[in-house]
Amino acid sequence: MTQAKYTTLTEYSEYPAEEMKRRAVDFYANIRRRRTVRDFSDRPVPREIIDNCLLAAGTAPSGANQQPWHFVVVSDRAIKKQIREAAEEEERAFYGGRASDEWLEALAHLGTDEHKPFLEIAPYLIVIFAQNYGIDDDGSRIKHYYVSESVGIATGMLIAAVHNAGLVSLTHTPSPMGFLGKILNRPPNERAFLILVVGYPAEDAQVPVITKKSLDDIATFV
Ligand code: IYR
Repeated sequence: MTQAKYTTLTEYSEYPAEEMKRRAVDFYANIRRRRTVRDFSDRPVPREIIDNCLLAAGTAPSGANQQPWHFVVVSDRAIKKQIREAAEEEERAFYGGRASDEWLEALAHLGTDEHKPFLEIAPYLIVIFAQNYGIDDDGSRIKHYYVSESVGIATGMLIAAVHNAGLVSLTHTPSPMGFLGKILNRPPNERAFLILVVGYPAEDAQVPVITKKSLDDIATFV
């Protein structure tokens, strides 16, 4: 059995209660401005911003600290085109009959369809892969725990980091997503989890009119 090794928590800073209240309010005020955007500009974004957003995402907690994620950052035009073509093919099938009427009805207020021009227009597609299992140095499989939870948390942190930096994103989930592993040459232990489209919004970008649930609706205090 490996021995646990601990060190003193030094990077935590406690704030006075008033400051904590202000920080909580400020964070909410900032994050509530985040919108999922589908109209992207092709304006370039410095790589360094993406690097730091990914480093932030990589600090996410994960099952047994296995960090079962891999981010493929696509900026190459030809690869983006390939991804768009494959995604639109799946989406044509989805909107053309594969999705149930119930599902299409649930989506109708977002106005989405099979056309995904943003996959070529936005400067970055961050394709997030989940590692269902690990592979150690001698090639044997290492079991991973809580993979979806871990990758979901890291993705949420990435979305928050992108917003905090001043960019917009879209969580795009063409289904099925098997084509992404093929186009991007990923190993068999990885499955595509989500595409995060990242960039500046187009001038006059439009977003659907939606509301978020109230605190009473989303939380119960006992
Ligand atoms: N993947 C499709 C459909 C879609 C599904 C859900 I659930 C959404 O919230 C939005 C879209 C698409 O990207 O169009």
